[in-house]
Amino acid sequence: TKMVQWSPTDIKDELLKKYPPKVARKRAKQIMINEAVGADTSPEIVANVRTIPGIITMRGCTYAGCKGVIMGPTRDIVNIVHGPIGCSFYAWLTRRNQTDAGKDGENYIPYCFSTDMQDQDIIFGGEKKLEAAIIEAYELFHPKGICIFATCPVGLIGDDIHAVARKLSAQYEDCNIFAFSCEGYKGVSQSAGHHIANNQVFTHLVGENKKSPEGEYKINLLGEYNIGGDGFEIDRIFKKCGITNISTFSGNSTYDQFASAQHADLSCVMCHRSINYVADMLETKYGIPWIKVNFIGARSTAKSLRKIGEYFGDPKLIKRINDVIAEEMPEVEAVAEEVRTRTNGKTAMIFVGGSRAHHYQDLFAEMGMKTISAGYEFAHRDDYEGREVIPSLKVDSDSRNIEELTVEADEKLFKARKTPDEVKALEEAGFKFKHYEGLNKDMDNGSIIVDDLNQYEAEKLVEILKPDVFCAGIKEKFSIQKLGVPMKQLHSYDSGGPYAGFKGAVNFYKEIDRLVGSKVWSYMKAPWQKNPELTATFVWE
Ligand code: CFN
Ligand code: HCA
Repeated sequence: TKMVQWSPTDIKDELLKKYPPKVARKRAKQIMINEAVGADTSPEIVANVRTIPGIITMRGCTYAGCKGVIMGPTRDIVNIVHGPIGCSFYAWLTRRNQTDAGKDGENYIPYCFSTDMQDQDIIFGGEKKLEAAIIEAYELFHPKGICIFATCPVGLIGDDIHAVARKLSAQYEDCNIFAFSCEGYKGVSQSAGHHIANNQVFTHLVGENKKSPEGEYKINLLGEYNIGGDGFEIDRIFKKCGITNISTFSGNSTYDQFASAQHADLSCVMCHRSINYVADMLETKYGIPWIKVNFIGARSTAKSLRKIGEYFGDPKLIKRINDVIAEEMPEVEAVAEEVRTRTNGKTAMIFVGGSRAHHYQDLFAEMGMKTISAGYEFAHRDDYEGREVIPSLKVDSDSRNIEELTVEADEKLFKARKTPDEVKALEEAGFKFKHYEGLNKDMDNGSIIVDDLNQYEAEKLVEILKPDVFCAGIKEKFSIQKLGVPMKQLHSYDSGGPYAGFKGAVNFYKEIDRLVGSKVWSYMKAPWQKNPELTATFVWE
C-alpha cells in the first residue's frame, strides 16, 4: 500500500469534506489545528454551542449533567427523578461512581427512584404523582435530604416541582427537600446541568451545618466523583499527608459534607468544568480561595499536593507531604520505567467530557505516550484556551433560559474579553484575577483539537492517524474496536480503576501497556477478507 503523508490541514479538510457547506462552515470553527505552544494567546475555538441536528454527537443532556454527574454520587440523599423510567434507568449506576456507606450505613446509590411518568401524567399533570413519590420515600427511609430532578416532559407540561418540594419540605421539618429544573433540553449539553446543580446545592445545602468539622488543614475537594474509586485513593493520600478533606463535591459524599463546606480553609478544584460555579460562590460568599489541582498522573499528584502545602505554608505540613511523595514515588517510577520499554513513543487520542481529555494527557506522558488528538464533548472556551478568571456571579437556575445565562456567566468570567479599563475597575472593586491553563497549551502545535466530536469524524480521525489507543465513552467503544484500534473508556474506566493518585497511576500504566501491546487488534479482518483466494479453498463437508 502507498503511504500517504497527511498534513494537519489535509486532515481537517478531509473531516469537513462530506458535510453540506453550511454544516462544514460551522464545524470548521470547532476543529482546530493547535498553535498555542509558544504563542501569547491560544487560537480561538468555538465551544459550548448547540450540536447541529442530524449529527451523531457524543454528548449527553442537561439532566445527565445535573442528576447523573453532580448529585448522583451523593450517597445519603434520596434522588427522585420525575419523568419516564428510561431517564432513570440511564442514570442508574452506569457512571461507576463508588461508595462506602461507612459507619452510618446510609447509601441510596444502588436504588433507582423514579415517578415512572406515563401518558396520563403528561395529559393530566404529574405533580400529585411526584408528591406521592416523595412521601413514600420519606416514610420508607427518613433521609436528611430528598432531591427532585426534572426530565424533558416536566418542563413541557409545566409541572411545578419547586412548589411540590416547598410544600413537603415544610411538612417534614427534618428533611431538606428541593428540586432542580434540569430538563434535558435546557442547555446544549451536560454542562448546563452542572450549573443548575451547583446553584441549587449552594442555595439549599451549603452553610446549613453551623458546627465546624475537626481537623487541621481543612480543604474541600471540588469536582472529584469517585469514578472507579479515584476519590478513595485521593483520600488515602490526603490522610497520609495530614490534610483534612471535609467535603468532596460529590464522590461518595454525604448531606453533611455539603452542608459544612463553608468551614474549609481552601477549595481544591479537580474538574473545573463541572464545579467552578461552587468554587466561585464559596469564594465570593465565604472568602474561601480555590486552587486548581489534578490527581490524574503520579507527577501531577505530587505537584498538586505540594501546591496545597504551599498554600498553607506550614513547614510541618510541607515536610510531611514531601515524605509521602518520597515514599510513594519509587514504586510508581519503577512500574513506569518498566512499561515505557514498550509504550514509549506510542500515541493516544482522548475525547471525553470536560476535563479528562486534558488531565489524562499527563498520565499518558508518564508512559512516554503522546496525545495526538483530543477534545471535549461540552467544555467551554476556557477549558481549551485557559483564562484569567474572576469569581463568577450567581445565575438564577429557575430561569427557563439557562442556556443564554450560562453564556452570559462565561462572558463575565473572562478577562480576555474585557477592556483594560474594565479590568482595572473590577480589580479596584476587589476582584482578584487568577490564571489557569487549558488543554491547548499542553498539546503540541499541529495536533488536532476537536470540540463536540461526532461519530463520523471519530472514525475518520482513527482511519487517518491510527492511534495506538482511543479513549472515549460507551457510545464510541465498539465502533472504534471494529476499526481494529484498542479502546479504553475514560468515563466509566470500563471495569477498572482507580486511576487517580499514586496507586491509580500504577493501575493505569499496567492496563494501557497490556491494551496497546495486545496482538488481538491485528486479527480484526478474517483471513478471507485479507486474502480473497482463501474463500475458494474453504469446502463444506
Ligand atoms: S466524572 Fe467528570 S471530569 S464531571 Fe464531567 S467534565 Fe462527565 S460523567 Mo463522563 S467522565 Fe467526563 Fe469530566 Fe468533570 Fe465524568 S470528562 S463526561 S460531566 N466528566
Ligand atoms: C453522562 C455520563 C457519562 C457517560 C459516559 C459514556 C459518564 O454524560 O451522562 O458515554 O460512556 O461518564 O458516565 O459521561
